[in-house]
Amino acid sequence: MFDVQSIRSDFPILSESMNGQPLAYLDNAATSQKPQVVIDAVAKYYQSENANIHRGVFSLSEAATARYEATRSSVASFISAQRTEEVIFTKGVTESINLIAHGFAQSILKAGDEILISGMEHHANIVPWQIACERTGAVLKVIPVLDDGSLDMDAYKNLLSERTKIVSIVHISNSLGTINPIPTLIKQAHSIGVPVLIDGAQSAPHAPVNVQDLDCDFFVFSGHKLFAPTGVGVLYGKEEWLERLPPYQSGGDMIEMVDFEGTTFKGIPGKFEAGTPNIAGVIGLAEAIHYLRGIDFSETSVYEKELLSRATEALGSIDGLRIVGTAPDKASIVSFVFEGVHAHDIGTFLDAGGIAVRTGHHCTMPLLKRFGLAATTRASFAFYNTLEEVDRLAENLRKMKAFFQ
Ligand code: C6P
Repeated sequence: MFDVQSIRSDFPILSESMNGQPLAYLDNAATSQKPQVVIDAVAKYYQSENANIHRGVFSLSEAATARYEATRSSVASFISAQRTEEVIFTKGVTESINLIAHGFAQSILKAGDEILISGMEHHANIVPWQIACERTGAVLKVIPVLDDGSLDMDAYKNLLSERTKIVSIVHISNSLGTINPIPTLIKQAHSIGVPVLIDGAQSAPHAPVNVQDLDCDFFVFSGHKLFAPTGVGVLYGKEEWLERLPPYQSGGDMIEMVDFEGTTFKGIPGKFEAGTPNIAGVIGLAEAIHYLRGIDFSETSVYEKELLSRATEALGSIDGLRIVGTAPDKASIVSFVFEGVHAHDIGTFLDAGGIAVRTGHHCTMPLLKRFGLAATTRASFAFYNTLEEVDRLAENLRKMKAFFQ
């Protein structure tokens, strides 16, 4: 039996209050909270283990290097990568996608080539490709989103062609919660030899990822949504693709030999990790993965589905409230609009009741425009949220309706 109270006791911030009310943290799609073990691991690193990696011969530095590299192996096994070298540490999803888009622009894309994304992408999976297109003359194509917030798969089939050089697509929409049919999307792209990048920012924290089963060419996620610190993330890439792409940033640690006449680079993963990385963040990520390995993801996904149905039912029954995004397959994210009340006013009202939600465009302006909206209010749940918190959200929204009428 899933014991949410026991899980909650691992996350110290969850017993804090906000504006005199117990904190109901419902902004997990923006960033998740950190268990004590992650906080302790980061503090311990700075208290007694801090040294730069890949540089020192002294024991402290060698120990830091060993932990950093051991995290690469934990991440590889967490996502079932075939090789540890296929895991690159970055700042997060944004940097991971920039790295790939930059590499494609530099060495693969030509005028007239096409990049296929969807209408529900986060700006981090739009803007880097727009810049790549500007640099190369490639063209950005967009798979439309249907009225319920799911992808138009017929349009996808028609948009895929021999001109497509990459499909770059979100696994779970951060704004609507839609879970995209990634295995089908990948199979169809691969049937004509097109590689696929999966933006796993919202999927990695909710379900186990097996990059070999998915057969994706790239998979990216951010540590801070996976109960780890901010400023650390992962780019998984199939070895053959990482070998093909040029370095993104350059400088210390990513080189083999530097001379004023020319420089040679390390192989993967080193050639993509220039400069001193976020060592403490990587150590925190290792601890978060270790923590997650102690949790049964199949239990948490059933529990999160329960949170989602309770929220859908409770919010859906409030007069004047409309849920945006009703695809049949959804993660625990509920976006909504309220007749006559601006999302920011809703967010402020809920804040006074101790409830943290996100309001605005959620960095998906084209998606909101597709629905004729400028902003929604979004509640996003993690496995440490409770049904009582969902009920409190609904109750506060009812109070708000009375207040604004
Ligand atoms: N979405 C949200 O509130 P970074 O900032 O690099 O860690 O992640 C960017 C990103 C990319 N793709 C998706 C699907 C995302 O959800 C995010 C981050 C947060 O929805 C902050 S905008």
